[in-house]
Amino acid sequence: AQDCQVDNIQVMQNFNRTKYAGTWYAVAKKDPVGLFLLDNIVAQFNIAEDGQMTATAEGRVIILQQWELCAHMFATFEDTYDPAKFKMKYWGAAANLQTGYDDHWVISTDYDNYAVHYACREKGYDGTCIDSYSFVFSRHPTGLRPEDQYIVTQKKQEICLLGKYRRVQHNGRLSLVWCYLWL
Ligand code: AZE
Repeated sequence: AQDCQVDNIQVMQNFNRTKYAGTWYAVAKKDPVGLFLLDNIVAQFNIAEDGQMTATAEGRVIILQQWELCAHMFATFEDTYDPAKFKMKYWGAAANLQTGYDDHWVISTDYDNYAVHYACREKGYDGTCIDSYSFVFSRHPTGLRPEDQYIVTQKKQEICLLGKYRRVQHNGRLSLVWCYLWL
């Protein structure tokens, strides 16, 4: 929806959470207001036998303007009327890390290579989003395949965030153990 109305944003049709499960590397991100994951962001989505979706996410953060930490986050997802729109409850393994309750919308994915995620935290009176964040995920830590760039660019434009993304750096595979050896 080029009118930038949050309610008109098109999400993935016939979203299949089982195919979405597994590891995704954030290759680009648009930050919300406030603290956010910096780089080396890896998310892992899991589907339980009852169909319930959960996720973990890791990434580097800087808190209190100087402390570099590895964030290890957990999330549970609540279903909504739309299979591609979830409510995400999340919290950090360390008590000082963020907790929250955000939208988690899957805008577009081919399940095997790329996914575009979107969350609007605050809608303005005019119906546009005034505090959003978004991730472009890839199955490959090296980034998007050239053939996926076009669709991802198109989706960034549809959610009115074209030109607002920054590339997410990956310095090798991030696991918790790895992260603490590295910092
Ligand atoms: C997301 C998808 C997988 C699960 C989670 C995600 C989001 C995590 C954050 C974390 C913020 C942490 C901060 C720490 C100081 C969307 C990658 C949990 C938003 C700011």
